[in-house]
Amino acid sequence: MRYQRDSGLYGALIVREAETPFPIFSETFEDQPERKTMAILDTMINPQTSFMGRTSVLPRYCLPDGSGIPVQFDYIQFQMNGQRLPRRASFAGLNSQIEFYVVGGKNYRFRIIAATEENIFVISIDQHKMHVMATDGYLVKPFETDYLVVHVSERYDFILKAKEGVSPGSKFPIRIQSLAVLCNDNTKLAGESYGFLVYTNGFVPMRPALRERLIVQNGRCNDKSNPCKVLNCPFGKMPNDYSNPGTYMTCFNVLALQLLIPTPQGEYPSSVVDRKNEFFFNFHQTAEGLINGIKFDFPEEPILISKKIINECAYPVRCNKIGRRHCRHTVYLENYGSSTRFVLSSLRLPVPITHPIHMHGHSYFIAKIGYPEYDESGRITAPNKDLKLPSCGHATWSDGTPGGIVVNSTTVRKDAIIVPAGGYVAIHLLQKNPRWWFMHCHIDYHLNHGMAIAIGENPTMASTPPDPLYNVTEEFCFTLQTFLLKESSNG
Ligand SMILES: [Cu+2]
Repeated sequence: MRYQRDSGLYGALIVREAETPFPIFSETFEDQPERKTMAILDTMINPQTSFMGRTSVLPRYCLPDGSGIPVQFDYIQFQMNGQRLPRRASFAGLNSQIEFYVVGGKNYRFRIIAATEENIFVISIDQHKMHVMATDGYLVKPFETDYLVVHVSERYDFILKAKEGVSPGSKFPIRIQSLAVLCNDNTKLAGESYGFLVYTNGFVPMRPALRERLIVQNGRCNDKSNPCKVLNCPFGKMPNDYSNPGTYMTCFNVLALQLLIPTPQGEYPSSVVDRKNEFFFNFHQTAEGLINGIKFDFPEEPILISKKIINECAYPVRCNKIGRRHCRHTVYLENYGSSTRFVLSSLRLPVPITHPIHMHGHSYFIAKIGYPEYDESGRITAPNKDLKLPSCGHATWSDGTPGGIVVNSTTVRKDAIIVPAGGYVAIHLLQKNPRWWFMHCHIDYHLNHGMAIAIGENPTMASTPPDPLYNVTEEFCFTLQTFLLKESSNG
């Protein structure tokens, strides 16, 4: 918790598919996670100091739809795979240590891990398309895209098709761009870094024998008749002029992805849910409230082993109790086996924020994504009208359940989803995993301030931890003095 990831407490854990029965993609590819993984970080520069100074400055950077970003870019340092990346660099003379080696004519699986804290990035490779083939652990039918957006905690895999006939030594920028831009000027990125895709004869660089030739693609999206694709775009349409004047980009959200291996009948929730299994969570940061106006206070002991949750406020929290804004915010799912809907929104204007919402214990099904209203240039003018949000409490549908909420066997599953600023996402799940689960915004700054809720999924059905766990708890929960004693006795 807190800002430990900022201090290096993170790592990439990659679980590979079993060799058999590995699903058949139409094309084969090399799968070398140790060589083809991009773990992206945005490290805060002295976070505590930065946050203290944060509120006193006007935001310089926004998303191009005019929405806010949680932390200003001046406080950020980019990293990939543990290497610091230049914040903003020209290609000339740049000797980035991040290089990925490919052989012309072969296909490779690349993995992107957004081990980030606050920011939303846009990935692209000059002169190459990405064929997205997995997200958050689920294989999907390959989707060809020019740009891929990744928000905090999301994982995406793509197939890169190394071109035939490209001479060894050719080197293409892998761009890691901020989606954030200077407020009111979409052409000025808040930050941009690079790695390189390098063509070679084998798995390793051939320096000094290999002469490198840098190939940069300028004006990639300037053809109006053939706009670039942007996958996992948090906007209903791409705002004008992102990164360069006169760019043409088309937004696709994750609903453009379909599972490669369909979910068996009976293992996915239905499109229609009973009203008692529908819950609305509006994410909005104020000094006091973060989800439906409630700031989550972390319990002093795990809810799992608590007899009673002290200072609990259970969904739906009524407005006459809104004085208790700091509490253990909980929601109870009490209908085992039922299809359940969460409507996650970010509706409060004038400055909504795009939140990456993560839930433990489930990979949910993305049933619908709704966007705000935009002006001609793609800036938000009003929140989505499917929902109405009272001055306190949770949102409700404005005019009954809207159309277009669909779950089927190929509906994409994720455990982290972008909630568009001014819009909403309907996620569905089956109540099948009794326990307490945590749902939270994955922006560290938001999480640490209480943008979280504890989900009691039929908790009385959850098996009690076995006695030995209680016994070892005694062993692992000890005072600092005992820790120091243990440490010194262990050498
Ligand atoms: Cu957030």
